[in-house]
Amino acid sequence: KKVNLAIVGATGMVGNTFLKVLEERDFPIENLYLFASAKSSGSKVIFKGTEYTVEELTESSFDRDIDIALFSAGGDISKKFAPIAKEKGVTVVDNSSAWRMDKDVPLVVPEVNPEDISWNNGIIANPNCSTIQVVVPLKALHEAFKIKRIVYSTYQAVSGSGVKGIADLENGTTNNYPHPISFNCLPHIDSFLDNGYTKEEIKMIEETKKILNDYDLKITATTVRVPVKNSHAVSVNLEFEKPFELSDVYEVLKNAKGVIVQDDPQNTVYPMQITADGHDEVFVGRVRRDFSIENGLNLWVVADNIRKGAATNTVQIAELLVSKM
Ligand code: 2RA
Repeated sequence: KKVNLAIVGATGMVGNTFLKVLEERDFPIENLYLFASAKSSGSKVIFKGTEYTVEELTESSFDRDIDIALFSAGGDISKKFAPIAKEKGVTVVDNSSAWRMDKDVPLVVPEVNPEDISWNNGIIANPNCSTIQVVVPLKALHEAFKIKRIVYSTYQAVSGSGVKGIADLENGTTNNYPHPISFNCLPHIDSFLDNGYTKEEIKMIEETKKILNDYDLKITATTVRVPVKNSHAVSVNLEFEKPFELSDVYEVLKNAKGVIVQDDPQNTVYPMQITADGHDEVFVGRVRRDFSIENGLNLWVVADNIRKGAATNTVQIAELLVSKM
C-alpha cells in the first residue's frame, strides 16, 4: 500500500533526515507534500530524483488527501496544526514534546511498545531522543529482571539543539547556550523548573514510565550538554528487583531488538558517539555489576540522536501505521 505523506518542518535538520531515511528504507510513498515556515517556503528539495517545492504551512494545508504527516517543527507548530491535520483524517507522528504526555496520545518506540499505536486517536508522539535510546535496551532488561530504580546521566551532542548548537560548538560562540560549549560541559538542557530539574530531565523520567508502562519505576536524571557534534551517550545505573547473572544480562542484551553490544574494554571496544553516528541501532557497552547495591548494574548507551533519536524512530512508527492499513 502506498501512502500520501506530508512532512511538516521539511527543511530543518530532522526534516532533512526524514527524507534521507524515507529514501533509504524505501518507504511506500504515493504523493509527498513538504511544509515549512513562510521563510522556507518556495525552497526546492530533491527526493528520489524528483524536485519538490516546499509550501508554507497553513490551516488549509491538510485540505487534500494525506494519510500520514510527520511533524518536526517545534512544539508550538505541533500544538496548533496537529489537531487540524487530525480533524482532516490525517494520522500525525509528532517529534515535538507537545503531545507526549497526553493520555490520549501513544508515546512509541517500535522496538519497545509497538502495540501502543493501536489506541492512537490521530496523533502519535515520538519520544525525546535521549529517552528513545535508553528504553530500547531497558525494555528487555525490565522484562527479564524487573527494574526497580534508574539513574540516568547523559552526555548530549549539540545537534540536539539544531544548527545553532553546532555553530556554537564549532565557533566558540554563545548564540544558543548561556555559556560556551567549546571545551566545556553545560548541566543545562531545555529550561529549569522550580524543583531544580530541567525539562529535559523530567522528559526522560516521565517518558520512560509511559513507554515501559510502569509508573512504579523510581527514576532520576541529570542531562548534560557536551562538546560533541552528534550522537548522545547515557550512563545508566539500574537496580533490579531480582538477582541476576551477568551472563544472563549479556544474553538478554544481545537478543534485544535494536541493540548492538560493543563491550570488550580490554581491547578498547565500547560505544562511542563517533562510531554510533549515522546508524539507527542503540549501542550498549561497559556492562558491569554495580557492587555498591543489591542487584545493581551499570550500562553505557550511545545512539545517533538525529536518526534513532528522532527521524528514524518517527519513520519506523509510520511504517507500523502502513502495516496496519
Ligand atoms: C536536546 N533532547 O538534545 C533535546 C532536544 N532534541 O537538545
